Amino acid sequence: MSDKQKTGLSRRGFMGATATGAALLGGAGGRLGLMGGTAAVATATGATKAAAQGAHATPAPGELDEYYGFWSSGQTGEMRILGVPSMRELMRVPVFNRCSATGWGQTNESLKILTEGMLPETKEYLAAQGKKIHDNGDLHHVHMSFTEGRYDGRFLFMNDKANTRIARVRCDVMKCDKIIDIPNAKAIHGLRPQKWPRTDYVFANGEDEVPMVNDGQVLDEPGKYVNFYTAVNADEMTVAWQVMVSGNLDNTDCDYDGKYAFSTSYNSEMGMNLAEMTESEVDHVVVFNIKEIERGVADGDVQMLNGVPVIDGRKGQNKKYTRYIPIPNSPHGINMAPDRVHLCIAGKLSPTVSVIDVRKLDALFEEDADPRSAVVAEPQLGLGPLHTCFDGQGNAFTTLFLDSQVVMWNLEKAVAAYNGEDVDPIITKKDVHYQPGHNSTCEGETLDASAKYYLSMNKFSKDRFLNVGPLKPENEQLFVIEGNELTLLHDGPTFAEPHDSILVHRSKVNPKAIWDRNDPMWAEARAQAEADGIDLDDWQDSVIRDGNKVRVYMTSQAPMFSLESFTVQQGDEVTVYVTNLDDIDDLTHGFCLNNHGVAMEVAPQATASVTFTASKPGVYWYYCQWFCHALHMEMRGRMFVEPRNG
Ligand code: K7E
Ligand code: CUA
Repeated sequence: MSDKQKTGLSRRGFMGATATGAALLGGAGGRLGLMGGTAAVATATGATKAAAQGAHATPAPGELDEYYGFWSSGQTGEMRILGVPSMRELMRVPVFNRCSATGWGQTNESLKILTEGMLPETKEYLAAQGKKIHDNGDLHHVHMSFTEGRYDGRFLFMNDKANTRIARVRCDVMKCDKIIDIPNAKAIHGLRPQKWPRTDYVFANGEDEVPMVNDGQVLDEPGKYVNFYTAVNADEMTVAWQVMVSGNLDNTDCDYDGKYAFSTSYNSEMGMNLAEMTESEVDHVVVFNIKEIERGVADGDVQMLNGVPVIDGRKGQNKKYTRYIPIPNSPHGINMAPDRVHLCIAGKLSPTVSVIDVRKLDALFEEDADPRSAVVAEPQLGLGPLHTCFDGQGNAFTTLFLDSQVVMWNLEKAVAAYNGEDVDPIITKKDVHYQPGHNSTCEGETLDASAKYYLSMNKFSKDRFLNVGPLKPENEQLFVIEGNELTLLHDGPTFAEPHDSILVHRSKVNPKAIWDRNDPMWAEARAQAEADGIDLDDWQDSVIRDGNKVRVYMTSQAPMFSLESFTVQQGDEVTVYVTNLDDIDDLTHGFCLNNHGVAMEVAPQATASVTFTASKPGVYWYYCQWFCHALHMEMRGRMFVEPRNG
């Protein structure tokens, strides 16, 4: 029985007592005070909790966090950066969404990134809607590039389930630099970078199965549907190859040897409705033999579909490429342990986690061994296991969605129990609030996994916060791990959706403070300026007319734009280029044109540009919308639009 239960206090009543007690302990106290009402202090008494917080004190104001947290945001479509353990939200990085503050989705630089990797069919579809880009995205999984099993601080990769895309964020500036459509597949969901020897590939799988050639000739004939596993060339951000598989695919991971990648499938039945999808007691994990697939691609054992070499890895086809390992009903999360041996597959509808020993996979391919022979443990952990993370010391943490708990368990003991030994692999269970999906430990998916913090990303907050109407926030809880004890450190709401995250030690991430003037992000603007005889790096104010196109070049230096006004004709297509000549940390300017829906961020030493049609004659003020100076309000100018026949 936990200490909290012994007190016999209600959660909320108990929290009051804890907050008061801990308030005596300096730094942590203020924070706890803010957390008042966060029950889940749960199993610790005030004293234990304060001690845990003392050992891992939340950074005081002005102090820096030890870890970067990179967060996906689900249906919001952006990436977020948090400091851990403070859980301060540090930045939002627009990726698949539109952003009013930065102009992502509007500036020419972002439109290039959002459109250059599009398939022709996407462009056609969008054009038919009168649009250039998608307005939404569903970003589930964000993962960093690896070198020899460790985060290397180069890139972050992420998926868009809504519009079947993969994006890359540059860690040197924390901006998205590539987005590509994935052909053939539908609804890219699972995504992981190759761990070993480095991230040459990003593996991703489509969740929804469709006809192989999806052109309307085959419709309601599920027997003809297939699914695709995709390997993206991470350096080029192009599709390297795909494997056609049976069943749908959910989540993916890969080993620490560069030999195998894996995907869970919750719908091996190829069911088209809920009853059909959950009918079978056994689904599967697909194992992809990377070297054999590469050989097959090189030897031309492929069909070309939309320009991509596709290997046939369906069940019962050439067994060189894939193996299907039966797993109890509807497996979901799949996570490779940092012991380099154990692969954990969460059962979702089964209360089990299936553990595969990846050293046994060679026999499946070389000796046609029984696929189940690779399963070395299958502990019953609780209801609704979804995702697993690791402490680097042989223990695993699995979220239990239905039980609203995390279960900490030991891998070796699970294997021993599977072999008939009388041991219980479960170390402890802890309530979380409520319904956890993903979870994270510090670099837990890498060889540097450590048992310091445990993050639970919960899908529901229910009654934990002031009611804000029918749409409630979700909830994140950060725990300190000490031995077998999890102690709550942070409990706070978050906007949709705390989907997945990674925690990366700050020593591995080193972004620039200001842009390099030669950054490729605005290479096109620089080339256009050169063609127009303009030096972007000078304090310039130039208006170039080119037919009905007008290019306006200006610089900014607090608190002024180099152009106090410019004049165009009604109907002109106007492109405004703003170069921020300030080279001081944190001195971002902006360009916002009144009543034109035009706004963009221009960070120190950056160039940004935006194109619009000056369709309304009159006087329009533009202003800097990023607060930059005591005279920020005065940082403005006028656009004169002359009537076409005036
Ligand atoms: Cu579990 Cu999209 Cu990561 Cu949801 S998947 S939880
Ligand atoms: Cu420049 Cu505000």
